[in-house]
Amino acid sequence: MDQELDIYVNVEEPSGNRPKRKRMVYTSEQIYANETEIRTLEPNRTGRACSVFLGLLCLLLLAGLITLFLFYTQENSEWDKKMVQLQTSYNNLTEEHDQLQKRFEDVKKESKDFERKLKDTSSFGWRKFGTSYYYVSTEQKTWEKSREECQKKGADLVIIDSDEEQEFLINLNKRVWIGLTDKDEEDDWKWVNGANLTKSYWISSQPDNQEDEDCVEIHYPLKTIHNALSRWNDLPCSYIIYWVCETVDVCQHCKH
Ligand SMILES: [Ca+2]
Ligand SMILES: [Ca+2]
Ligand SMILES: [Ca+2]
Repeated sequence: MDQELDIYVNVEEPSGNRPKRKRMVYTSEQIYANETEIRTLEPNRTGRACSVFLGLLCLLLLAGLITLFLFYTQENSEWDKKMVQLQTSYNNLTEEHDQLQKRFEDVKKESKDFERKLKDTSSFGWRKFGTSYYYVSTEQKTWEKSREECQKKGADLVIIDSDEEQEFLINLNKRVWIGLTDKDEEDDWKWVNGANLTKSYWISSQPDNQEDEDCVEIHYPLKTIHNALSRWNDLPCSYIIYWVCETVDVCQHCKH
């Protein structure tokens, strides 16, 4: 149904007088002619703006998430590297600690063994001088039998290498066999290990081979001493006197 509506608008008077209401007459069709366009346009603009805003927000959030992910991944990777390095260092230190601990236990055991062996050597009549151990017999035997006794103990008759060793043997104050002989060839003196004689301590009148003398003793006492260290005398090997064994291995004789 067609209707007529009165629409009043304010009309400014040119003279500044009170505006007069102007009466305009529109039909209802004229009034609602743009209704569809208005209703259609307003929601589209708002929705598009919202969509753009939401899209930008999503992009920002996505960029933030990617940044965080990359940052986390990089930090995580660095942390993993540091953890691997620390773990490797820890493993190395643990291995070194175990080796040192084992070495410490070995040294401790060796020390105890050495102390026990020293005790044993003393109780078995051995004494240490320099780098060797010496056994001074309490019995008397021939040169050959004396050597056999030394060999039974894992040693041999003493070989004299220095003035100090010669002096040590002299201070025993005994006539003792030493490991020197020329029984294989006269006047070709050899030590029991096969070495040639290079440094000797013969008494001035010796060796004289007076009674087919092929073995050597440290002669004691000596009434006339021209040189304190010159105490060697060749003697028949069948004579019965004391003897001295020598070894550098402290433990071989422990079992005898
Ligand atoms: Ca020696
Ligand atoms: Ca001889
Ligand atoms: Ca002689």
